Amino acid sequence: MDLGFTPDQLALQKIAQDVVAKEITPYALEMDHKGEIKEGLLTKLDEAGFLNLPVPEEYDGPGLDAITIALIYEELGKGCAGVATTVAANSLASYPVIVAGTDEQKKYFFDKINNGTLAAFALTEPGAGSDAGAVATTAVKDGDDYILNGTKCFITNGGNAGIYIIFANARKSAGIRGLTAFIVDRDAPGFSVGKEEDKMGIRASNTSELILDNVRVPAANRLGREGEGFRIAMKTLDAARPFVGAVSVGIAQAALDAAVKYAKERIQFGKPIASFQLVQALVADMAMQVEAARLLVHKACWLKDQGMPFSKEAAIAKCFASDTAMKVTTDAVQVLGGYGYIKEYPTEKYMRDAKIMQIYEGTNQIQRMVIANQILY
Ligand code: COS
Repeated sequence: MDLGFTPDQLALQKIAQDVVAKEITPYALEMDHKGEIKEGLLTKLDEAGFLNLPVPEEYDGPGLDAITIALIYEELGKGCAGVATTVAANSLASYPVIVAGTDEQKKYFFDKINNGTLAAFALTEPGAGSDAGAVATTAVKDGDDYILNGTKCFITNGGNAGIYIIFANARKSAGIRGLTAFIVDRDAPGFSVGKEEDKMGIRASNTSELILDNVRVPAANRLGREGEGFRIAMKTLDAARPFVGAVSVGIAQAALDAAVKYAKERIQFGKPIASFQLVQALVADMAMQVEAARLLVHKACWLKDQGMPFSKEAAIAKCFASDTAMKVTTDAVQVLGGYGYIKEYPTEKYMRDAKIMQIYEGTNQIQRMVIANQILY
């Protein structure tokens, strides 16, 4: 594994740093407070080329490797994890199409993503979270169409996407072997957006319920075969988990930077608190964990880019990096003391944002199951 980056990777990292410094960081606390993304920011992110990162070159996308995408997500995560989540949801929704789409489906879906449309990946339901195979949304064949009925919940970009990947069960008695993925347009009759969630963190991102009431979807919009949905979902989550790790690394690095800055400025007992060894130990531990998390994220991405198996490493990267983000942001709040706990400083936001990284795209308990299963069986 080459630990250096190519000039192209460094150039894109720099673009991301500039966009984050100008367009995201100054507005992060305001977006968090209001619970919405700043007006016009998505257009700017689209212009910067961040909405279609995984779209292959043959479909007019940048066709970026996973390491480059991770570098960009880390920068976005430093600026605002809610914005990073909004952008990363487009990657999550793109992978089912990359994994199982026909040429025609890829053209249709990626054309929208390339033109700035937000996408959403809709697997989760009230009764199907970790148990992804328990999806109750039904897809019943009717001539050349399927009729979809059900409710999805906790869907990132649910309220502001233009196109959706919906998982439904086409053969109820077959359990996970009935799970089937469909491309669904927002304007499909019977499709509607339900309530928007009011969240602890990543508040700039939209998380909504989706309601499917006799939504007629052409069979031509089915991804892969009937019953192939579980495999498509698992392959998608494998591909996307290192990026949750990358955003987590960004949050953790931002928290570490804030703690270091504060520790150098804050005077107690007549000197900066950075001169006290207990604070130094906190900073050293935070730095070690961030560095290790980053390397694990890059290793999972590197394996993917080499076309090698990476499912276990994707779970390790997601789990370790998000646990790191939670630990490091908590320690950053500790370094800032009372100031770390109030909204005037960014550390309490980092801590709230970090929590969801341990939960979404597979809880860290599920990641540990995936890791253990691959080691033991
Ligand atoms: N890639 C390809 N196929 C996979 C796979 C992967 N990473 N993981 C599992 N599969 C396949 C298996 O090969 C198996 O296929 P066969 O039955 O043909 O052999 C099938 O899927 C079932 O696998 P398994 O028995 O391991 O599934 P489980 O029901 O035990 O569940 C977990 C596996 C728990 C790992 C899965 O349900 C999961 O990842 N849950 C979390 C879902 C999630 O992340 N939700 C968050 C919301 S979506 S953002």
